[in-house]
Amino acid sequence: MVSLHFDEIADIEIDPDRALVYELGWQSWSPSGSYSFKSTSPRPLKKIWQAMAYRPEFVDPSNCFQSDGVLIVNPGDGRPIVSFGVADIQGQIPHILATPKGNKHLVISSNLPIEARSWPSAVTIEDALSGWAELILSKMELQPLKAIAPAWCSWYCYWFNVTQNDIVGALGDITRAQLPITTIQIDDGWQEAIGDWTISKRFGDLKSTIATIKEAGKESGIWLAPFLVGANSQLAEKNPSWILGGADAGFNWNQSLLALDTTANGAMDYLLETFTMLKELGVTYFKLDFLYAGAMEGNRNRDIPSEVAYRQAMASIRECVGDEATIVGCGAPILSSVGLVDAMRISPDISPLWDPPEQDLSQPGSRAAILNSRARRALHGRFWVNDPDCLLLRPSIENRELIADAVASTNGLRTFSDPISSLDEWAIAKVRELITPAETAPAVPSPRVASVQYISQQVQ
Ligand code: 9PG
Repeated sequence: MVSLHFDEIADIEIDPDRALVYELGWQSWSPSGSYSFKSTSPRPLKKIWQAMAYRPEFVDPSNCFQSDGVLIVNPGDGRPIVSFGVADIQGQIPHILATPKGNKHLVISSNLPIEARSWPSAVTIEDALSGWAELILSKMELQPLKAIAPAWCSWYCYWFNVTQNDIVGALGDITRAQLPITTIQIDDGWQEAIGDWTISKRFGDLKSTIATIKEAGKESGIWLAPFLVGANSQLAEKNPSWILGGADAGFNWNQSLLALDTTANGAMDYLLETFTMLKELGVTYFKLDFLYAGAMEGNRNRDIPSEVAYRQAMASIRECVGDEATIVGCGAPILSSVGLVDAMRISPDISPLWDPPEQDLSQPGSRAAILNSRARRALHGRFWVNDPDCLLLRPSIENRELIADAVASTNGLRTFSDPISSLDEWAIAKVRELITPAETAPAVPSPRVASVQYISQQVQ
């Protein structure tokens, strides 16, 4: 395992009653938000959940705040908001800690170089985060963001058991009800196994499903987790040299999860064959999930930083599917994905239930999804189109009105995931109100702010 060393970057005075610390979680599902100096920020409750939402190699001290790539402090005493962030997101992403010292100080430390900037014209932390994001963008040459057409997603109604009949049925219902949906996105369940991206007999005929979607004048979307390998898959059995040594990618689907070493001979060729197969079937929208697995620490065949390996693999996938295809990142390392996805899940999963299991905010639950979507609002229209996850509107959903309001206020991707037959009048009206075609590229939500670089310390 990597040995980590945190260097002190700054010691700042704060007003303990009013100071706020902003944490940006490592990947889509990791909690993000602003917390008061006197509070504690969310921590993963279980080891298996930790592996999926946090970088397992980092210690998880509970006596401090922690963030990935950028941490922001509002001292609360009238002095400017300060960001402590990495200068370039194309390399390694630092883990940044803010540790309370006494009751009037925060000590900022990081395992990699970061720079501090003050934001005198920022009124809120979100303004400073916007400014920091602009700064990152000014150093990259990115394509303009695309408008993304609204989609219906199979996950939150058919779950793992989705079949060809379910998809064709939903397509018929959407067409008959004249709902403004452009893309039918088939989620987890069509594949043989996690890592074996061939079509399962249980699902049915993917080729004819996609052809039927096309005949109805709609686009096809598909889910896959390209960098994840189920311990029970054929891939794990037949290609052990493609497994990233020393990486524990968590547990789901009743099995341990391993990570694909995208730098191993043949591993990327296999993935690109999969993407070519899906592209040839007519898929134009890819929801790429559990992407964190591609950026985990481990013993790679090629000795490059994990984030760099991830960016290279994602760039190859983009090249394979083409610029016209839509890529939605999910479970993805946030900052390392800038420029590589069109839309990005910025929250844990929405759920029929309001509270996440055991109140762990990295786990599915609408409350957690809404909190994260708010905390990452500033990334929308800058790095990508924010995906606050699907609208769930059927009557059995807890607090469906709050979900609708939250999604409406995020300005981002509009998807929904109910069985059409379960929708009552209120829900149908909400779908018509909120699922509107995206005509133009996304608008940036908050004003631009100017920064002043007041400390610039290189550490290590
Ligand atoms: C399909 C789903 C949906 C969903 C994704 C992702 O075990 N876990 O902690 C865990 C977290 C998230 C998760 C699944 C499992 O959901 O976010 O939209 O596509 O995969 O399996």
